[in-house]
Amino acid sequence: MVAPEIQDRLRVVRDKVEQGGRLTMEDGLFLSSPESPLQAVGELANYVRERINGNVGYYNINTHLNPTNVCVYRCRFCAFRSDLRDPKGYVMSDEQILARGQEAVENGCTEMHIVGGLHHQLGYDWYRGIIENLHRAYPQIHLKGWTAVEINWFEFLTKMSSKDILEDLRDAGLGSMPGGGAEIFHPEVRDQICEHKANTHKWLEIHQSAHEIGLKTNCTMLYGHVEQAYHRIDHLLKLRGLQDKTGGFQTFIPLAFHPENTKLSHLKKPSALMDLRTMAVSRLMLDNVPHVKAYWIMLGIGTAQTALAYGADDIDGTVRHELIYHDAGATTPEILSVDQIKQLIVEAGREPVERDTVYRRVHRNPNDFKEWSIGEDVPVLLSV
Ligand code: V47
Repeated sequence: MVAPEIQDRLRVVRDKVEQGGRLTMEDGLFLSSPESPLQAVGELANYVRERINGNVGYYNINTHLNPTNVCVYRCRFCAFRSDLRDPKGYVMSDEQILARGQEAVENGCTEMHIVGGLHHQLGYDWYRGIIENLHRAYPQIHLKGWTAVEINWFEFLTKMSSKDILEDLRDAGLGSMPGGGAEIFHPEVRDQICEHKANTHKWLEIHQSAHEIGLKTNCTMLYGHVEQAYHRIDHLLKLRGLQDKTGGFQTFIPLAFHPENTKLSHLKKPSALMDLRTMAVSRLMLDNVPHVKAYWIMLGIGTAQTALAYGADDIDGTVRHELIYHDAGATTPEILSVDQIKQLIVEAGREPVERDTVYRRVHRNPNDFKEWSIGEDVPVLLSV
């Protein structure tokens, strides 16, 4: 039984959302608290999700490439990184990287998601060359690569500005940037989990630079570790603030912490209920970001399907060669077939639509799956 004062507060928030009003820090804290029934928060997020994206569940056909795991940073939540001399440390050769491009084409991928460690013995040219070589050989594949943390490392290596680096990478073939490295912006948390890497100001500045030169980017939030609700809402408000300025974020991806093999392995993994609440609250706070993604690799298939009714409109892709979550104990499969991903969207009551990285419809040749063409932009209704 929901107490009358909670029902009253929920009604106020609901009216605000229905009228296209903005939620505040206090609203976000209220929706995050176990006092506000998850079902009601989910319904409200679903209302917004359907207003913006209708009944569609987006997916793409993609692959990951992590060219090295050797990293100068020691983020406490990361199970993927390695020291140079560690037996698990690796650096892929140019041939191995190009072979991944060939494999992607043979499997009908439209996107390659490229991120990796910051290897202290490799220069900027190595990282740039990966983009240039793949783009030259496989220009049809969209390269979504290098997080703001890597761009910040390239600033250190080259002494160039982030804007100049991004222009250079764009000219080499970079299509957009993934949303990683955001973690939690608030210094009370950031200083505990990754104090050494790109700070909040830098992360936001680099995404702003990308937006200013016409590159779309994604944004993320790593939750379920040492942070509190206040830190999560603060994070979402910072993203919303930049989006008001630039409009360059396409998709927000809440990332549930996986503790295995990390320096935070004593913590418990967030529950499915927390996953769903975080999804819903994010959809409600980020009223200016077109898409919210339920990354099935990280959430597990059941929660990702349920999230399509809690604010998410996208489920990421078929994915192959994912390492970051699997190193941290993810038990999801390493790949889903196109039929499987479509089926799980249908089971969730949504209409599966294949998109490319920048949200245009993809049309497949029914006689040859590997052949595809790009169609129109998907419809998004952000204002009421
Ligand atoms: O920045 C690392 C997170 C991120 C762990 O843009 C962890 O489309 C949980 O950003 N448990 C990288 N999370 C992944 C990422 C991403 C994923 C899918 C799609 C997109 C996109 C971006 O993964 C890191 C960090 O926040 N991470 N280790 C861990 N143990």
